[in-house]
Amino acid sequence: MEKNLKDILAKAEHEIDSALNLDDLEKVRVTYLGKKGKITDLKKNISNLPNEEKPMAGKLINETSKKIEKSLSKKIDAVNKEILDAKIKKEKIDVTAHFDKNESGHLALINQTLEELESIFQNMGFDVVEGPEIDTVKNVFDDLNSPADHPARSTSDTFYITDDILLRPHTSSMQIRVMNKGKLPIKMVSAGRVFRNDEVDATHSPMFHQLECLVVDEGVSMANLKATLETFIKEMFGDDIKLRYRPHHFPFTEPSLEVDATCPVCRGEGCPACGNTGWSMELLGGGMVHPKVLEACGIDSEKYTGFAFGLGVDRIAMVKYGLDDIRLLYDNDKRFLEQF
Ligand code: FA5
Repeated sequence: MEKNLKDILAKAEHEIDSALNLDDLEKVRVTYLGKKGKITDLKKNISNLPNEEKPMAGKLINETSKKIEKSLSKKIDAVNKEILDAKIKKEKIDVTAHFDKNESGHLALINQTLEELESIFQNMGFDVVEGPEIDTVKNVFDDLNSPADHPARSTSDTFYITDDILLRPHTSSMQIRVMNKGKLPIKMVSAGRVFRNDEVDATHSPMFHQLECLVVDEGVSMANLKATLETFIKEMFGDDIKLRYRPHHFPFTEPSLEVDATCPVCRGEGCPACGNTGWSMELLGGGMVHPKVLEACGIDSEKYTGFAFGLGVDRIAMVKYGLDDIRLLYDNDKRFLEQF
C-alpha cells in the first residue's frame, strides 16, 4: 500500500508539474481526487482491508490526498498568476507612447471674420455696439425713410413675428438705435445676424451677417466714407486691392452706392473665382445718411451730416478665404473647417 501510494503521488506530481493550463490541472484532479479517482478508490477500499491495517492505510491515503491537493492548489495559483500577468501586460498603458494631440475646435470662420472686422474698425477709433436680432418695423423701415410700398417690407422678403416686430433684414436698424440715444458725434460699427426670405444659392443665404458702420458729425462728407472704406479694405486684404463704386439707391442714404473690390484671388487679372471680371462680388451698400433719417432721430440735419454702410460679412469671408459657395460657412463639414 505504501509503495503504491508513493507511486501514485510521484505520478500525480509529475502530471501537475507538466500541466500547461487550468484544464490540464482539472484533469489531474479528476484522475486522482474525483468521484472515480485513484485516491477516492483507495479510500473506498479501506473497508475491505484487515482491521489492523485500516488505521495506517487511512492515514497514508489522507496524507497522499492532502499532498496532491496542496500541489494542485499551488500550481493553480501559479497558472492564475501567469494568466493575470499576461492580461496586465496586454492592457498596460504605455505613458511614454506617442499619441496624436487632443483635437481642439476653433472659432467658426464667420466668427473669425467678425472678430477681425471689429478689431480693424476698433483700431480706426470706432465703437463696437451690440444690438438685437429682433427689432421693430419703426427701427428697421419707418425711421430709415423706407416708403410704405418698399418691396423689402413685404412678408415675402422679411420674416415678421407680429405686424410691428420682425427678424431684422439688415443691421441698418442699429443706425436708428444709436442715433436715438442722442449722443453726438457718432462713430460706431455693429455686426450680427440678419434674416431675409432669400433663395439659397452660392452667394445668398436666408441668414447671413452684416456689419453696419455709421459716422455722424459736423462736416462729414463722401470723402470720409471713401477714406474709411479704403483704409478698411487695405487692412483686410492688402495694399493692392482697389474698390469699385457703383451708383445705387437706398431710401436711407443719398447719394447711395454699392461697392465691389479687386478680386483678391487674381488681384484683378481675371480668374475663375471672379468669373474673369477681375472684381469681387458686391460686398456692401452705403452712402450719405439721408437728412430725413437724421431728423427722424432728432438730429439737426443742417448742422450734422453722416455716412453709413452695411457690409456683407459672409461675402468678406468668402473673398478672404477664396470660397466659391456661401453654404460652406454653414455646412459644418469637418474636412472644410479643419483647413482654417
Ligand atoms: C443693405 O442691407 C443696406 N442696409 C446696406 C446699407 C447700409 C446701405 C447703410 C446704406 C447705408 P443690401 O441689401 O445690398 O443693403 O445688403 C448689403 C450687403 O449684404 C450686400 O452687399 C451683400 O454683401 C450682403 N448680402 C445681401 N443679401 C445677402 C444674402 N442673402 N446672403 C449673403 N449676403 C447678402
